[in-house]
Amino acid sequence: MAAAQHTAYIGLGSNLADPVRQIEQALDELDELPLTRLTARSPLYCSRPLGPQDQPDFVNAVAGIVTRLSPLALLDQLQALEQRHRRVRQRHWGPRTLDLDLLLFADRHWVSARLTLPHPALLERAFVMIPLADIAPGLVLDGARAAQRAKGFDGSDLRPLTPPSR
Ligand code: A4P
Ligand code: MG
Repeated sequence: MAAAQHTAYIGLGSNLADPVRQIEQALDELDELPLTRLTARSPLYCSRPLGPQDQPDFVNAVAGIVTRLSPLALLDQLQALEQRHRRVRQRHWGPRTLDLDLLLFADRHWVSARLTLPHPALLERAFVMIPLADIAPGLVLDGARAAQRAKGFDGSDLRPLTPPSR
């Protein structure tokens, strides 16, 4: 029997080596992952770095996918994709060519050394919540819709780079 299909959301971030290209390419690559299809891509946003300030601004976006992979198999695929973008982990919250965070996997709650679901910082970050609300405004997170939560950020730190595409 085929594995069940689930909806998941991925946060993408890049601030090195042509970030817009890194993110656009990663969105295409998400669509090519095994047993996985890209269903939504948010506009791209530019944001000031959270954490160390001596690094370039970030480009951020959120993707919606449907997948028959398990959460850990999907995380493996996301980390392999980061590696293909020649990501070098130098320091926590430091600059990176590509960061892929698994934000939500269906309504799964999961806490392990490798994976926490939902992503622990999901609700706190404008560069995650605003693009997530662009593609899934009605998604209910801890009792409030994504669109409502996104309105809670002043958004002045987030600059849209492209009009909504798909
Ligand atoms: N891990 C656990 N849960 C998850 C999950 N839901 N999704 C583990 C992805 N990974 C998860 O991540 C460290 C470990 O987290 C992984 O081994 C994985 O098994 P990492 O990507 O290696 O390290 P990191 O990204 O440096 O650390 P962290 O804590 O994940 O940082 P974040 O939360 O990704 O933040 N500022 C702006 N403006 N935009 C950004 O995108 N990103 C960061 C990084 C900092 N500042 C930023 C941005
Ligand atoms: Mg990360």
